[in-house]
Amino acid sequence: MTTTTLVIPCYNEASRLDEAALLSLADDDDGAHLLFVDDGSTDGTGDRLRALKTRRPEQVKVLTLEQNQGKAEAVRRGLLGAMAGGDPIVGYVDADLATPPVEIRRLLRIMRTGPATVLLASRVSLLGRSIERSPARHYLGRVFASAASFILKLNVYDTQCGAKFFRNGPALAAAVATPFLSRWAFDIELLGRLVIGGPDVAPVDLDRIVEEPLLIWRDVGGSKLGPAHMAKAALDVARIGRDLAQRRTRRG
Ligand SMILES: Nc1nc2c(ncn2[C@@H]2O[C@H](COP(=O)(O)OP(=O)(O)O)[C@@H](O)[C@H]2O)c(=O)[nH]1
Ligand SMILES: [Mg+2]
Repeated sequence: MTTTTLVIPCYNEASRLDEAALLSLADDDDGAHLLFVDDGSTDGTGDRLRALKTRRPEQVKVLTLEQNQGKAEAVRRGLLGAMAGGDPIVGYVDADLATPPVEIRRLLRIMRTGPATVLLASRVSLLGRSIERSPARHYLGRVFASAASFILKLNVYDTQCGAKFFRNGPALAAAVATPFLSRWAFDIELLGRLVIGGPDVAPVDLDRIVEEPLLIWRDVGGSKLGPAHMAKAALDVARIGRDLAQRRTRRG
């Protein structure tokens, strides 16, 4: 029985979509359903995704956003769709499969068999692991994660890895009920909303939020996230910090 839907946000991914690798995620006995969100693509991504749906109508869904909204809204809309289907586990992964299928399947097994409510893939470069990331991106990532940890009041190593998994429930429903402030730093917002909770929603227990170090991750060429987006994301962290402080006050 499938119990999982993976949201895969796609913006102009026609040249990077590896259909066979993506469908392999749905192929196991306990394979995931795939919910692709076409985020206003203009390069034929929509046609490619519809062809995938025709090949596997049971396992593949496509949600089309007419205009490009950015990854945050694409993921949020996808999660809302996935949760409406009632699957107990939902998640999101990047369309470029920087986190490869073998690792996504491993993370799903951890989610299905363990107690985590939230499972974050984490790019920790240790001997014996294959984490291929440029030094510039690695060090920028460290600065970013330090700022994120500060505003979240939580020592999280990697907020920006594109593979995250959640148990479907009231805390997640409340966390994705309204749009995120930031197009790119939304992972921090989502985590913040989950650990703070709301006036009527209990926060997720901190010991149920787990980071799993990846064995394999590689930076896939063709990223559309340039230095300007990164600068914007850094400014967004300050806005998110203010928003989370207000949420803490409201929760009391
Ligand atoms: N660049 C970009 N990616 C988007 C957008 N909406 C959804 N995505 C998806 O977000 C994921 C990560 O994008 P990518 O360009 O690989 O960024 P990076 O790996 O974080 O540098 C991919 O699955 C994209 O297709 C958008 O508006 N812009
Ligand atoms: Mg990428």
